[in-house]
Amino acid sequence: MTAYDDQNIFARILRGEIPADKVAENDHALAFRDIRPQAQVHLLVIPKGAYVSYDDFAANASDAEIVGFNRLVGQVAKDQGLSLAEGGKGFRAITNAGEHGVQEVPHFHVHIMGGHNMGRMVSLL
Ligand code: DGP
Repeated sequence: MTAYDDQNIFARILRGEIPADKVAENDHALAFRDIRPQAQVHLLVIPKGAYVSYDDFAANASDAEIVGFNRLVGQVAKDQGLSLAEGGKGFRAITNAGEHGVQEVPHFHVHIMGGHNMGRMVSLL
């Protein structure tokens, strides 16, 4: 497992060292707008704890952190009008991990993308 780099850009956002366009927060997670949006709505949800990737988070986060993180995903989907339960048209949730996942920022995050049809899943094979 790659060691967590506490100088990564999302760690710096969490420490307030650089700004972010925050949309929601709870005890365990923060949601903000992606700086290079690839959809009409493009948000990132990150845990406040130091986890490199989804597998690191799933294996090592506490139950409270996992619940808090996932609740914030649900909340931003609802707040952005994407949630099916609220009459929205849905969204795509993506997480990239490591080299083959083409992860740029080594702090676990989920992309929430929507506002229009997101097209088919990408296949490079
Ligand atoms: P990924 O490839 O899954 O690691 O995507 C990282 C995303 O983070 C990418 O869509 C661009 C976004 N990003 C990179 N630097 C910043 C930043 O400083 N602020 C914000 N809000 N987003 C950033």
